[in-house]
Amino acid sequence: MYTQALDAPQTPSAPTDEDERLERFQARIDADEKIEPKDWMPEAYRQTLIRQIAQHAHSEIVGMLPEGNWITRAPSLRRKAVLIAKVQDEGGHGMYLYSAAETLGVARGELVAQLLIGRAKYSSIFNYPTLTWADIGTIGWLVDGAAIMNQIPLCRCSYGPYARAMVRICKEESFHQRQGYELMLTLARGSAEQRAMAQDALNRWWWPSLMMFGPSDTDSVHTAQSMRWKIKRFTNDELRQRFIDATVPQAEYLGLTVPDPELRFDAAAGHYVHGPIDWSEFHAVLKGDGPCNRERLAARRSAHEAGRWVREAAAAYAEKHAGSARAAQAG
Ligand code: BYC
Repeated sequence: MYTQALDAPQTPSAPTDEDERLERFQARIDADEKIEPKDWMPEAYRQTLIRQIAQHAHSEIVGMLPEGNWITRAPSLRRKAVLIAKVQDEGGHGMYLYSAAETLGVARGELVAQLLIGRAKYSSIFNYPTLTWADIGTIGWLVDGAAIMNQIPLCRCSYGPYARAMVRICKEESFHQRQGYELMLTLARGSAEQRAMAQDALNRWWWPSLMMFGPSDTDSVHTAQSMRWKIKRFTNDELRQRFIDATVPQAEYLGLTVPDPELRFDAAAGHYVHGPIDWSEFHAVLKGDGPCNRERLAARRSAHEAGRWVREAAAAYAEKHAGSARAAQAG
């Protein structure tokens, strides 16, 4: 009898400090308040943001590689200048995002180390090769187009530093998308060979672009909680559908065919209905078995090694200045 009394749970309905803090936190989120770095937040919220922002930052940095591959082969000085500016923008996006992640108490060096040892994810899309010049137009049109669709809602993300970083990033992504579409339009209005090159690029990038939005809602492990925390404002499938609805008419305007025999417009629903996505390809790319996973990581590792002397020189310079400042204070 006495042991039964001991076994009884202790006042399960009494709220603990932690419960109250969680409740207050959720109330702030529900009221659309921004959470700032020094505010209290649940550890799982912090970890979710670190994971997503770091993956996003890595994607921007690895995303420089497929396009960087074409800087020396751009067909005119104008195209080369535009491409250099775009790739430089992606580097800048990576930097804002690493800074946003650092406000959550993680060091940039640690995040980069996780990428280099192959433990951190980055967007699946950057594990595909850029075989022709039309791929550069297609990346701008489809990949940046998908990025904008996914990232505009992130400007309203509940975490202040991430939301603010996204405002500038989205402005630049919007320019990137337009330059890509303009490039595709030039090819589509060009010779038969150029049109064939544009169609071939669309054939290869269409399905991987749809996969950028992540697994279908039924398989997405993080969406439900991220929506409750207003980190995500729409589900993966909702954003994928919006992207398809916006992009199919653009392909039609270019005179190109979307490589999906089952694609049709459902007038009653007001949406395009698409064929099945090959999720086995997506999972293979995530596991490291995409066409370029190894090449991308090797390129990042070698760039990191090549930049070692710059990091060491910058650290030595900072130390020298800190030493002079200390000496001046002491004197
Ligand atoms: N590739 O539960 P889910 C750019 C992972 S940059 C790889 O739905 P979540 C650009 C996911 O991380 C483009 N992994 O997750 C740059 C999770 O893995 P873990 C990048 C993917 O987070 C340069 C697991 O699958 N954009 O556009 O709720 C030039 C389960 O997924 C992918 C961003 O990063 C994928 N495609 O939703 C041009 C935007 N999809 O961590 C362009 C910010 C899913 O459990 N991120 N996974 O091991 C997001 O919006 C969300 O993180 C996602 C995934 C929609 C991507």
